[in-house]
Amino acid sequence: MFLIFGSILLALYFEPILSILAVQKNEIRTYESLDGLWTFVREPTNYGDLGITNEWYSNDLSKFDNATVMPVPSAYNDLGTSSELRDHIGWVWYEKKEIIPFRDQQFRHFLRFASVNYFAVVYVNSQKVTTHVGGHLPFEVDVSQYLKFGIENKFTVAVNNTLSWATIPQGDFNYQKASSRNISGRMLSRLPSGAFKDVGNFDFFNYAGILRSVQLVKLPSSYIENIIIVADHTGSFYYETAISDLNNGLVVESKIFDDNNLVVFKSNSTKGEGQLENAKLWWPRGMGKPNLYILEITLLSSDGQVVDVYRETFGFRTVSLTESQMLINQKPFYCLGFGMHEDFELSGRGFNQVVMTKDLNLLEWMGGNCYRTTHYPYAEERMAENDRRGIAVIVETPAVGLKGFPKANNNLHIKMLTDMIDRDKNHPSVIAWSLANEPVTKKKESRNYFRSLVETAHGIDRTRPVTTVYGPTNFDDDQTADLMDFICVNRYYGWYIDMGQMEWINQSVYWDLSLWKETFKKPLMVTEYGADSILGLNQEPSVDFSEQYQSELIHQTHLAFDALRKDHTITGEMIWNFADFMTGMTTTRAVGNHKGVFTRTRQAKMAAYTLRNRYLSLFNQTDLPLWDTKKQLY
Ligand code: GCB
Repeated sequence: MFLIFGSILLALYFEPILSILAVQKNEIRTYESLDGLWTFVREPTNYGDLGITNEWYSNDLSKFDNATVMPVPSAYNDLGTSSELRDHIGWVWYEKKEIIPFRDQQFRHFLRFASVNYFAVVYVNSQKVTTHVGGHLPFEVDVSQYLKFGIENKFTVAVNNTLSWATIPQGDFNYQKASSRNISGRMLSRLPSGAFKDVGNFDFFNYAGILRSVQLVKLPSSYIENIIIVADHTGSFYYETAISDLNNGLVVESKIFDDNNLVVFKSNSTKGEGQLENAKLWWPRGMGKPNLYILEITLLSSDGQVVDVYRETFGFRTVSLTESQMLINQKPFYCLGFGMHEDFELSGRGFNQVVMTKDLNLLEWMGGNCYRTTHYPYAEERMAENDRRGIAVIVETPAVGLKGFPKANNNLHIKMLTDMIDRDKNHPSVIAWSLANEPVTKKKESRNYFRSLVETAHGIDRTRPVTTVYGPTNFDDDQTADLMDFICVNRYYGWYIDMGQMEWINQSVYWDLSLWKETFKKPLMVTEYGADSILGLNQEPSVDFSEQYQSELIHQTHLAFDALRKDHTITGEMIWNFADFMTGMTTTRAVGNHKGVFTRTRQAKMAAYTLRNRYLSLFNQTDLPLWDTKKQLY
């Protein structure tokens, strides 16, 4: 017995929330890209709120002595020549001037940022228009009343990368509190000079700045605000549209187009449901084609003029769980996956379409079908590519290594989870939501914290299971794992545990995972395992950091995975990591983390071939057996 959605039920499976759609250009909608070189001014590291106090937003930053330029999108850290810029903690300022044409006066203008890490204060023509906390997710603000047409407008963004905001912060996230004068966050340790050492509880570089595109989005005065479309493997679908103001006799026309551009559904309602005969399903790579449909929403005036149009791509597919397996469209899905990073030389975590394209091409070459957006939501462009390519994705909130569970954290975590689900809800490639990576959930108080997150995710979206990725905890001391729909575990046997003991790996991995399974009786995925290696460092017999060691460790772990699969214990595996990536400086990292099977410039190491052989051999097993049909968990 599995979860089978009926068309009436589908309506109950998504709770509408208001937010922002991905940008789109069409016969009505347009936008001006504000990407490019912005004026850039860095405040001295940890200098309180110098710029805000002195109202820098009223000034022309390009006249400052230390003004330079910075490309958007990009992290700023690696583009200078000084460690001060690379390791900067505190405020930096961005400014761009733009003439808005007279002809655009008819539009409502929204200033949209796809990701600013981590705290942003936005000004238009010296007026504060919004603030936003938390990187990796888009935000926008209606700036129509602040703009001037036919002359230059000044867009100013103050960005603060203090680590209290880098992941879900500890304590109060009011930005005033994070100035150097009164920081109380766990991640900041006081140095004798009064400066702060900003040490994150995570293993990746604290890249900061305006990391993804900025646009001035031009919409009609009445416009389509949000669209929810839920469609399952039976061909049932439910959709709902939010319109900014549905008065003045405006009407909505909804159509669904198939991949031949034929209309397969039509209605005049803002919400509705239906059943499509012979719907072509969205499948992950290896299981079938990732068929996509388009829901077109048109807003019309009473005399039939088109006011607004939005076209949302979606797919028919169902994710469900049995006690041991994840099913997609009722068929067993085995994840052949990767932990990754949005990381590359120079641009850091800045969106880079070249790197994205290479990464997804390499993932396909490896025989992969899946990845987790470790350790934060990835770019919107990538989510669309996952749909098109049939790559299944577990999307993760930016909550890494949580150690404390106060209410203020919880509130922000809930907000970011909500925003993340809202951004990615219509992507068929998104198969699950990950609430956190490696929280220290031995503490009793973590239980209510995680319960609220599970309830939030389920409260909005009942079509996808929820998980958390466990690392520091074990099957017998974790306080939260039973709340999850399925469980992800990171394990480093042969590396952080029992270095050098290749022959122990198989048994250790097998027993560790079996105990999680026995305890919780839920599907399990191994979401991290692996070892560092330096390209070209060859040692036979292998030693740590050699290419041989990484490759052998992976192979030994696979022996355990084979046994675990046979025993119906795991429903997927993900290597850590796809490619080498930059981290902060510590004694265990030599210019970053080298657990990539590719180098940071995306060249294959020996381990890439070991993994590729395995993934390709399993990838071709298109018809995996159904292990248990008795118990439906989700
Ligand atoms: C982990 C973390 C990941 C690290 C990795 C490592 O458990 O989830 O962020 O990069 O270990 O290489 O230590």
